[in-house]
Amino acid sequence: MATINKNYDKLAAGYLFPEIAKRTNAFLQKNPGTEVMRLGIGNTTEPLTHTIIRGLQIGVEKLASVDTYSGYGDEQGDKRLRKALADRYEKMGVKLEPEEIFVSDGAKPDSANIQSIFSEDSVVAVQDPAYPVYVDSNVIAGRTKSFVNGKYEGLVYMPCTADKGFFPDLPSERVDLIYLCSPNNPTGAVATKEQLKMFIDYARLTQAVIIFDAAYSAYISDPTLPKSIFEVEGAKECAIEINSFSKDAGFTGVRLGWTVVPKTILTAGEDASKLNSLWNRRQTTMFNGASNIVQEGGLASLTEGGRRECQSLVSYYMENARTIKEGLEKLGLKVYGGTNAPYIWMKTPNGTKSWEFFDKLLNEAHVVCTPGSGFGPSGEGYVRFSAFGHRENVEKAVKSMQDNLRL
Ligand code: PL4
Repeated sequence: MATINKNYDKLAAGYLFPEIAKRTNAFLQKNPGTEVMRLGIGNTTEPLTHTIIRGLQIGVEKLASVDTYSGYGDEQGDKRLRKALADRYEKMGVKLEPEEIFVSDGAKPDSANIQSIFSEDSVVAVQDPAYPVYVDSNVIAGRTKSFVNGKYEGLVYMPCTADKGFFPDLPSERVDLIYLCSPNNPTGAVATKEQLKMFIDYARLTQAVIIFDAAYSAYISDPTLPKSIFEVEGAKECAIEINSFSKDAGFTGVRLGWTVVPKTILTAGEDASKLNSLWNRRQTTMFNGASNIVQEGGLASLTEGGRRECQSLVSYYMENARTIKEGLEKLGLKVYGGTNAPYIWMKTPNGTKSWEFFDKLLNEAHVVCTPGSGFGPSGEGYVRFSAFGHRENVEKAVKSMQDNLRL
């Protein structure tokens, strides 16, 4: 008799983003014909650049001829793409072997699956608030107990509060896995080298591993801020980094990402290359490689021309971030993030709960945001605005909030 994975029953609610879509659709059903401006989900809207389109076309054309056709590829990713990614790191002063880079179909699957190479009894620490995938994947894997008073028992929450610049203190108890995300989703805070060094030193001392999600690294324009955790000394002994082509190349629907698992990470009683070989084993067993067409597109995005074009996409979304941030500030609202990051994190006025403000904003201004409480208990009393959108839509949303929101 088959029995289900009961850990799924522990999950507190539906996955955050479909829940937002559900509530928005319910509003539209009640108010047919209303124009809703979506600043909720971080979903790209602008077309792929010329160089990337050409790369994708090359990928398609190769499949049209027997001489250039390819079937299954290397599960770890096209060697040319891994080499191009290693070169990109080298420009940041980070030396990586292509064998330490694993190409995938995105940062979400990698950030959900990476926990599977660690022992079931690992104690997991997450920033609070955090991208929900880190928590939910560990709940499903059975590393937590029940959800009580807004928290999963057995999970270590590291509060990220305004007074500390939304960066956590070190955990006060022993932990084995630490999820960090910078530029941060949802707060828009960017970790400094000193802040990362504090966690790296802790991880090296305790043989913990940091899982560093750098999906928004392209949004950092301040040269003093690290785009990769490996820019900080000691990280290659204790950190795994996950990244994506979604947010700078616009591959949210195309799907391509990568994970770096250095061969130098120290884990209890194992060779330094063990985690690298485990992730290789996991991916070769459970993943059949990213699409060959898409990898050609990714490769094109890493050329000099491709990088320049992606940078202008990033600048476009960052101009949206400025518009949203300034628009909210003009309303007298307290906002954070939005520089070096495509998210604006806003304190709700008068102590309004996150979901209550979500409803108020939708009903009064017809604007969709993401409730902060969906990212963890410390997100309560905040909402997140995404800068990913058409300029016209963003400007309309800001104007509507200024004209219609009753504060
Ligand atoms: C909605 C910190 C967005 N359905 O596209 P990927 O898989 O390479 O990257 C996903 C991802 C990874 N890491 C972080 C992210 O914020 C995201 C994307 N997050 C958001 O609004 O928070 C899209 C969410 C999508 C999802 O569930 O990821």
